[in-house]
Amino acid sequence: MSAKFVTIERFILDNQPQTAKGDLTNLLYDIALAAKIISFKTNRAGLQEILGQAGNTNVQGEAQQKLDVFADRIIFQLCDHPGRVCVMASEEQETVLHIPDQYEKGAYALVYDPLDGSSNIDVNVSIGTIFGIYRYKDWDLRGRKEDVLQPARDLVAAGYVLYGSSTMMVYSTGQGVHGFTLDPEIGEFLLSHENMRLPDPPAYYSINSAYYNRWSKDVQSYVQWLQGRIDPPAPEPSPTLSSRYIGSLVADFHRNLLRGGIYAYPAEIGKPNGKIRLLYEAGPLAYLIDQAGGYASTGYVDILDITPDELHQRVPIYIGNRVLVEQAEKFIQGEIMVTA
Ligand code: P6P
Repeated sequence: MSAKFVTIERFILDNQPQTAKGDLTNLLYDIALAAKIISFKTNRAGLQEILGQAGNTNVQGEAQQKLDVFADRIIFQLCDHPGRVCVMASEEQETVLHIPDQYEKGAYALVYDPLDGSSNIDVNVSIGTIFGIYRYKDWDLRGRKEDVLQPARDLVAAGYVLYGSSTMMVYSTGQGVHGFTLDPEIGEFLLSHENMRLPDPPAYYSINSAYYNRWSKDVQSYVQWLQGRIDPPAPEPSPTLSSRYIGSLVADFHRNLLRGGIYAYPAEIGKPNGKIRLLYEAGPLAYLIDQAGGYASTGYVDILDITPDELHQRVPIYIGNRVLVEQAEKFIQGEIMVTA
């Protein structure tokens, strides 16, 4: 029996609401095309001297890698003229990106991290693109910051592209999470993971344990629970997890989505909001994990319910199997006290 040969274009079309005009469908196509182009460049980075830093820094003050700059430009250039979006916001850009006046505006606002984990480019570790799509807030006004400063619960679609041993595009439009693997011979994303659900019991926890001394006592106790080092008085028995942390959020998130687990980037003493960006990383991934049966929290609130105050706002993040995330909340909110 030959495997079902379903391209991402076919799947998106077959699953778009009957009422849809096709703009969201076409915008997802545009993102898939950008992913193919970025994948091609990423896979040849070592050969084309595109490695190394672009010689400048982004709004985060991080050294921009040439592939960062390339990915950022490709996504904008593919989406700025077809009339599907009214405004964009990139993790690499300080302000929102307006649609040039000569082009029709569209009904969607696109937010994206063009190449997350880019510090891994030069060491050939998987990196990724993360995106989220909102509907405009006010049609009478040409795309504004307000169109992207929306809670992730109001996303109409979100997804990521993982440039790894193979290139995968994983997305949801609110009807489950679906994964497509790029066949480089035909240049098509083919359906490979339909209706992805978080497995239970989970297999991994992902956190940078080198920062242990930067965390609060509650977070330290939670991590000890994850490591099976303390049982009582936690209401849940310590899980039997293995540690996996690759320093690339999309790669860690994808592995945990397939095997079950939690990724955490906690608040640190002096950095109460941690490192992960709400708009471009935490929000879209919170939308996806919710669709896959999981949960994402800051330790206090559901990340889906946070309305961003500004474009580059950061949040602490605990994302994965609900039981693991809720246990983090219990430790952090003092419901579980561990005697010294
Ligand atoms: P650290 C990459 O810069 C990133 O935003 C995520 O992809 C990754 O999980 C995290 O930062 C790594 O940060 O501080 O552990 O090196």
